[in-house]
Amino acid sequence: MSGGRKRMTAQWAYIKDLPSLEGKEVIVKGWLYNMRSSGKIHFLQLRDGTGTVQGVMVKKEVSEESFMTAKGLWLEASLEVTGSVRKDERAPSGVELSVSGISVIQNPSDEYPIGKKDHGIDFLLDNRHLWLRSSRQQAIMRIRERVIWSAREFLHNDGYLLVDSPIISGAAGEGVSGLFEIDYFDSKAYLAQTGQLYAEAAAAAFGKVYCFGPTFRAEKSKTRRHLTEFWMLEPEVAFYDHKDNMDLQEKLICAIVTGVLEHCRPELESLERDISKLENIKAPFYHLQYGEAIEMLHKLGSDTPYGDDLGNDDETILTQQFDRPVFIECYPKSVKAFYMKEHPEDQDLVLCDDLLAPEGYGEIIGGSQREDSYDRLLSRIREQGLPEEPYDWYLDLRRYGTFVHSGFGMGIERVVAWICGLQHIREAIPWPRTIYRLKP
Ligand code: NSS
Repeated sequence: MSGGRKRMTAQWAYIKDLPSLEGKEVIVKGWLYNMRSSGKIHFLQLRDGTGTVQGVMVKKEVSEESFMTAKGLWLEASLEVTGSVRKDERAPSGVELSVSGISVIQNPSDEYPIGKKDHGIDFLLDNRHLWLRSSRQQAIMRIRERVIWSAREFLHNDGYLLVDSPIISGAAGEGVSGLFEIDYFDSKAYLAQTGQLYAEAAAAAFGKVYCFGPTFRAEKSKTRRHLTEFWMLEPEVAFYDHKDNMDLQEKLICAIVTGVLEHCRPELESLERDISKLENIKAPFYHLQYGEAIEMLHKLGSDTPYGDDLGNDDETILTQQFDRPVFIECYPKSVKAFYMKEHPEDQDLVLCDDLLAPEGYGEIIGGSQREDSYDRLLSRIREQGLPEEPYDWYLDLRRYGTFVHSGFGMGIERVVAWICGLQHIREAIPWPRTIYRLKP
């Protein structure tokens, strides 16, 4: 220490804050992310969850013991590293740490299982608890958080009230297939497939509401778009019709993309996402009626007959034709849920929409105007062979001040997969649940 300068005790600092601490002596608490050495200098790549920084340890500037300790570290050793923050033009954050001391919390007893070589996806998923530490997964999780934050901010600022819905429920929300049944004392209950029915009741109480939580589907779908547990954000609005509903979806998606572009550029870059494709996501989105979509698909080589739901491949081909999201409106009643309102001009169709994300991603939102007539809703429940008793409270909403209303569900992981440009939805959630995966 040069004469005259007062010795200061180093304070713990987060890596993200280091650029504002240039010249200061700090302690970084974190993990060894990577390491490179020449005989006389160790370059320690440190991470603490807020960022990464290079620690430079010069042999002649530290004790022999510190230098040897650093040499023997395995990756992901937990450490407290003391050093001074120094400007470095080449570093991504503009600073590096001139290391003066190192204290090892734990040096693993062997090599870290996830190395630099390519690992198979099953190995990585088995090691999800460790895989989350990688820079790619960190970028995805940060974007996920921003997607959720932007959506909630948009809804909150627009006067929506968050009204949570239960996970354990006595009735199916989306039809009887795909239900997880659980023993509930002396009876059976189900894990929520959707919070919608409760959101509808809340909309009658508060007008503009949404629920947000985990939802469950026991579908045996092994596609890159399906999880058995996923997070769904579900706005529901009193006195909104089918068109108002789609406008809201468009605004919400634009707010989310804007939020991610504004706050997560480094993350998008680290994922090598083509950002220009996201910058292009602006209103107005495209609209196709179901019949038009089927016609277009036939021209593109699909053989899905009029009357069927669109398959995953159909959605992929369709969205490749558009540079922005596209709404597919008014599907046949026979392929959609019991609560959707019949089309006033064609009783075989319902007032619903699926919003498909571009670049082959497909459905990210499913929404509809709800059936608001007691009699018609009851007959739909009967037609679909659903038990009436569990829905008596839902039917009540049509008995006591029924109202035009609409809403939708946005699958968070589908949106994250699209925005991040992921091959598979399982990377878009911290702990994916699929047919064959319950661990970790
Ligand atoms: O079945 S949905 O199309 N619609 C509903 O559940 C309505 N009850 C929502 C509402 O109107 N409040 O699912 C909505 C979205 C869908 O567009 C996907 O983005 C997502 O939920 N979703 C899924 N994500 C991942 N895995 C699976 N299995 C899945 N199923 C739906």
